Amino acid sequence: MKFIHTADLHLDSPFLGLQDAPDELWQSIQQSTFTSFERIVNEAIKFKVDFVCITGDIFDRDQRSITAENFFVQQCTRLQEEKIDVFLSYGNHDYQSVTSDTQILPSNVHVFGNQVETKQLTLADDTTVAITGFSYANRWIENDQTDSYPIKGNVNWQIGMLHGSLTGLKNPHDNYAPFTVQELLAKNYDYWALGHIHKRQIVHENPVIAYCGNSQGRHRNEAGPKGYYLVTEKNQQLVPQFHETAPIDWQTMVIELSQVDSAAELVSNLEREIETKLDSTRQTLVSLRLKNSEVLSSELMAQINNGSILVRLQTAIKTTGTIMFWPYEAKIKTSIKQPSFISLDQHYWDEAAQSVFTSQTVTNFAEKLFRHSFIEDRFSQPQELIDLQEKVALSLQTNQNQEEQLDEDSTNSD
Ligand SMILES: [Mn+2]
Repeated sequence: MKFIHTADLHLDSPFLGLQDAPDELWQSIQQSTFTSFERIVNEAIKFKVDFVCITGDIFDRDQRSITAENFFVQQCTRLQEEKIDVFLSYGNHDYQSVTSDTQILPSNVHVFGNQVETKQLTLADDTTVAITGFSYANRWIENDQTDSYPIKGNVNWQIGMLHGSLTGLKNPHDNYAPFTVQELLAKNYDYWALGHIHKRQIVHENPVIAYCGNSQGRHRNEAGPKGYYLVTEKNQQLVPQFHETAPIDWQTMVIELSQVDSAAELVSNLEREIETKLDSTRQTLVSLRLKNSEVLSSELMAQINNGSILVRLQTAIKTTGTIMFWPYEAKIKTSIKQPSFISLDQHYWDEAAQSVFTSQTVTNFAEKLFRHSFIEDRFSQPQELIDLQEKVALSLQTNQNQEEQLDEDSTNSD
């Protein structure tokens, strides 16, 4: 037996803020979620898999685009022609109430309903397989769904499809059908095809419980190779093997600045540094973090801050022919690692920061904004919380310095 485990395709992700990339690159970026899935389908056909499992977030938004839907139907039809079945569940991004009459998908596509259900199939060699899963009816599912998953039945293989968050991960998303490894193991299944967490990871081996990750990174926190798992039978076990399909990569580069005399020199230094540090064979979107900026003149600092250095760098890169990397942001990396407060007790800051900068506070605070899933995704990233904390600390310090300045001014005055 052989199947594909994929999830989180996020078809038609908008890639906001990258529209300024040269046309050809922008086309590849915009098409990247589609390209990656098309390659998965190509490989499903090439490897003659028995079926494909897609565990949620096929579409980036609940209001899916016509383009994305047409594309998905077309790709599933290619699989139908090869007699490959597709088992899919919708996730928190493409949640919907699943009724048989609203489906426009070809007949080889089996969609899980909003309640946990099991679908059975018998392969050509009489192997019996049961697949259990459910689709999100709403964006949030606060309750653990594993109680509704039955214990393995009288079949050769049973696979669980679950779009949700493993309780106790560093970045808990407790609104997304939380579960524990123990709960899954108790079902006695042969493989758990998880979705929702975009970072690929094997959570448990033998039996395997795994997140395949998303099929194309959508921002700098989703860097590195992305693709799908090809799962095959080995010594009575189902074993996943990662295959890469994503055409676009992301990389954050920290660059140590050295003294320069002109913007032109700075730009050519940066270009050379990027080439040296580039760590991918795919077209790569680069975020620059510039360290040691004190060596620059205030004029050059200002040109970094107002974006004109970035534009000059992009212009230089545009002339190089095939574009393998594209810097889309260049920020001065603040040298303040820990905020140091002058009269505000560090201890109270640490204590307050710990309770304030949590994903839960951000979620509560930004509830309305989080209707836009890209905002939610962004602020669910641990790095974003750290950045946010740093920004607040800086802003507090600036305010405090100003207040102290005012105090001094008032004491100096008569
Ligand atoms: Mn997702």
